[in-house]
Amino acid sequence: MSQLSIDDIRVLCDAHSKPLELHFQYGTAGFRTLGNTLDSVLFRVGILAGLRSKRLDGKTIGVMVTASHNPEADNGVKLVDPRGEMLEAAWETHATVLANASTTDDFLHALDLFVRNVKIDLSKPSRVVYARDTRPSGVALISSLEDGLKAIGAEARDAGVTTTPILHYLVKAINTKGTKESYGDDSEDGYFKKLSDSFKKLVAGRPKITPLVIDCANGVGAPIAAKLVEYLGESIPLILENTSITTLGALNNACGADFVKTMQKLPPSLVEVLKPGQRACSLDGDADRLMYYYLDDRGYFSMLDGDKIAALVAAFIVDLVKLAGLESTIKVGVVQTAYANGASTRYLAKRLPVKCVPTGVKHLHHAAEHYNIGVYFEANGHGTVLFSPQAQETLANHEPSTPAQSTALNHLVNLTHLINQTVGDALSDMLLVEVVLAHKSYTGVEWNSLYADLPNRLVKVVVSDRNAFRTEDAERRLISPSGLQAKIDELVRRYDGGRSFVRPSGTEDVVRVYAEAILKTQADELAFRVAGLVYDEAGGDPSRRPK
Ligand code: G16
Repeated sequence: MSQLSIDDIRVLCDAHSKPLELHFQYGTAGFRTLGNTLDSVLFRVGILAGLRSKRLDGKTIGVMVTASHNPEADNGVKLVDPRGEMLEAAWETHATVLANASTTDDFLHALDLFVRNVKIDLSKPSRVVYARDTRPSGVALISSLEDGLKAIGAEARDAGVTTTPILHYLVKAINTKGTKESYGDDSEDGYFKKLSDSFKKLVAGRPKITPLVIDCANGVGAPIAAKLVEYLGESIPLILENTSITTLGALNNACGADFVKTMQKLPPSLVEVLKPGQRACSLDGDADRLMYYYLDDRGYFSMLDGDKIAALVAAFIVDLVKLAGLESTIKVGVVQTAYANGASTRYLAKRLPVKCVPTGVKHLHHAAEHYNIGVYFEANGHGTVLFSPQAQETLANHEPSTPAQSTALNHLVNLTHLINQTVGDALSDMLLVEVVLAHKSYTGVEWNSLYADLPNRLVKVVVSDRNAFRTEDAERRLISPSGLQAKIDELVRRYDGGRSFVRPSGTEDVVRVYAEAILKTQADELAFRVAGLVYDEAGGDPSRRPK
């Protein structure tokens, strides 16, 4: 596709004018706000994606249209770099600048400046692959994106309605095709085959897996999990729930990973479905987060979040590395954020190096790349495991000296295929968890007893300007508004085992407050008292003060 003339671009640009009163920001996970305000952003992101590809010599860039865990009315867009990772940080700023140019003239001027500053050779080819989740606003937004891609002359590939992790997989598979780093066939079929083949090898010879219930959040995870079921055959019985992708208002509503994590309870729709002792898991709206849970014999709900997944998976991998005789060559480490439960950090830190970074996949992913095998999970269930090129080479060339070493080595190699290393992937992570449970002969109860979570509470506070809240020390301390951190410290000191922090969300227009303490009532009280401080500081309406 060739690039249009500047006049044609101008006409397209006029058709996607920016709402003057709105400011857009490329945040934790791209642009994210009400879906019906994003037309101009999608058009401009189409152009930006094309330019990013040109800048990288025609490598394929990914564009995902989703607002993931947010309510159905929200939507968003994020760019995926050629290895399947998040967009380079410097370009996030460029994206914000371009999205906020007020008029067509301003935008074309900003674009021209940007192309010259970043030294983009416009004669280079540009290739973009894009997809969307099931949100109703996605159809129109994709058409705005396509106009942007047309304007810049990008060779565009529509990956349709699919999960965020599959889009990341496709980007990496396309860019490594025909090379010795080939990541797999660049199709959904290639993805499903890669996951299901390695899963079947990893659970071969293990006792039959008991049925697992999947809450698909009424999102794109539903059709994708249904396809996965066909590839997995009898290796694991999966029961799909919350699969109503065409029911308006159903997406992420009283279901899904974010609901389970924040409410710390079973989605109401599963109350009649889940039997005592049975495992279940919830995906989020674009299937990049995973929460596990079960009902114990007395029917009490127990949650196994991203921290519990990290503990389970990291310990399993450390054991396999030892069994394979690679302990001195391959170092395993874990990356968490401030939201990690204090008990999980203590459990993990006794066994292997643990690093804390700010929220956002890009921070976790980059930190995990510093280990030979880096396990990263956010408490909200977003995470994956990265095997460095050096670790993969070691696994490929290591000569095992005993049958036990050979088995462990094979398991590690199969894990590199099972795990979607480009980004957190709920379905790949779910299969990973099932592999570990099958190998350890664990039910949810044994898994849960690796350590006992400290009671905790997460609260959202609506403030007039969340940007007034700035943090340091991996978001564990506030540097502004000035004086607020000292008040929080003073409050925290009064609670046994108390810990609390405050940070602005990058995906919702709120400030988040996290608190934990030895007793549940104390964690709740601490969270609400800190939320009250935040609210008072932000000068909010007393009638909406958190209680
Ligand atoms: C996104 C990011 C996650 C982050 C979450 C919440 O998840 O990918 O890294 O933890 O937003 O971020 P915040 O607290 O800044 O709103 P998702 O699943 O919504 O794409």
